[in-house]
Amino acid sequence: MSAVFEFDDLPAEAESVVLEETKNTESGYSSEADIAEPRQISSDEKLYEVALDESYISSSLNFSSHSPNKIEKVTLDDFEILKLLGRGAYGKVMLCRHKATGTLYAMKVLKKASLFVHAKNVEHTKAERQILEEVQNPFIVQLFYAFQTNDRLYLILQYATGGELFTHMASEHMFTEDVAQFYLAELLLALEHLHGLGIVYRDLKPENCLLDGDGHVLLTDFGLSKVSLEGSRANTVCGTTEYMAPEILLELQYDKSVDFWTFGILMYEMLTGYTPFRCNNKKKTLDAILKKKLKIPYYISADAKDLLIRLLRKNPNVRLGTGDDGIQKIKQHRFFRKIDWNELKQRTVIPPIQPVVTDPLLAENFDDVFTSEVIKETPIETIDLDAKMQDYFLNFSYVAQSQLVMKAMEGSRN
Ligand code: ISQ
Repeated sequence: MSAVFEFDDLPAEAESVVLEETKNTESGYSSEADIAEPRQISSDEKLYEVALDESYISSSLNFSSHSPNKIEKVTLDDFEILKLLGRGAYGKVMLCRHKATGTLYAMKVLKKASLFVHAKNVEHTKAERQILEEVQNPFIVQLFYAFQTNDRLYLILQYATGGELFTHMASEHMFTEDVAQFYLAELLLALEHLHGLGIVYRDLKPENCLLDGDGHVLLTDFGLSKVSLEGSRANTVCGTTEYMAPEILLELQYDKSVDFWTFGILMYEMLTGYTPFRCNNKKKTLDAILKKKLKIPYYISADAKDLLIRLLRKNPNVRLGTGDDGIQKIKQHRFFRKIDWNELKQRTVIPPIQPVVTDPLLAENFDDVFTSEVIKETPIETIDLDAKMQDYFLNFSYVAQSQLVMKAMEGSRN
C-alpha cells in the first residue's frame, strides 16, 4: 500500500492575511509559517493516468473503433502554413489554412523526439490530445483534427484571433474589478466543465487564456491536465512556479482544488499586475508559496479581498471550491454578484475588451517577434524513431465529429 501525505484539517481562520498595501519584496512578508505539517495517511485510492499505449477516449467519440471506414484521413498536405503565432517549451503554434475550405486554424506542432527527452512529455501530449477531444465548451479551444508524421505530432485547433488575454492586460497594467470579474467568471465556467468531466486543469496561467475575435475567453493547453477518477488525487510536480499550488510543490496528492488556487493567483495578478508570491529567484518563490502570508494591497475591494483569501488558502481542504458543490460557492460569492451566469454561459454578455481584428490573416494580436518570422519549409527528419517509440503515438490521429458532418454535407451537396 502506498503512503501519501495530506494536510491536517486547519480551521479556515488559521490562515491569516495581512490586509495592507504591499511591495512585492521578500522583506514585506511575515516569516511565520502558516501551513500545517503534512500528516501521513494511507491510500488505496485510484488515479486514472492517461496510458501511453492506449487511447482513453469515450467510445462515442472514438470514430476509428466504431466506424473505421468513415474516418477522413487528414494530413499536413491539407494545410497551408501562414505564420508563426507562438513558440514554447512544447513546440510551435502556427496559423494555417485548410486548403479545401479556406478555414483558418491554429496548428500546434510537437517534435516526437523532443518529447522523449522527458518521459512526462509524452504523457502530457497524449493527455492534451485526449482531453481536447472530449471537451466541447464555448470557453475552451476546440480540437478539430490531430494527425502525425514520422517525426511530428499536429493538433489543429480553433484559432483564437484575439490573442492572449494577458497581452491585453499588459497594455493596461491591470484590470478593473468589473473587467476581471468577466474573465474570471468565463474561466470559472470552463473549469466547471472540466471538473464535471473529472479533468483537473492544473496549469491555469495568463499564457493559457486566449480570446476569440469577440473577446470571449478560450482556455488552451492541456499538456498538464490530468483525468482523475472521482475521489482520486494525483501527484506530480510540473507547471509554472508562481502559479503552483502548495500541495503540488510538496508532491502531495491533489485534486481539483489546485485549480482554485491557480484561479486565485490569476485573480490576484489581474487585479494588481503581479502574482502574490513572486520573488527574485525560484527557490524564494517556492518558499513564499509554502510559508508566507498572503498580502493584499489596500486598493482591492472588500469582496475581492474576501474571495482571494478564501481561494489562496494553503491548505486545500479548507480552500473555497473544495468539496462537491464547491464551484457553486465561488459562483455565489459577492465578488461575482453582478454576473448573470445563464447569460454568461450563452455568451450573450458583451466582453469588456473587443480585440482589434482587421484581418484574421494578419494575426495582429500576436507578438510580432513570432508573426514576423519567415516560415521555413519543415525539413524532413531523417532520423527514424524506432517502432517502439512510434507505438506511443498510436491512436493520436483524430477528426472531430463536426468536421465529419461538414464533409457529409459537402458530399450530399455535390
Ligand atoms: C489558438 N489560437 C491561437 C494561438 C494558440 C496557441 C495555443 C493553442 C491554441 C491557439
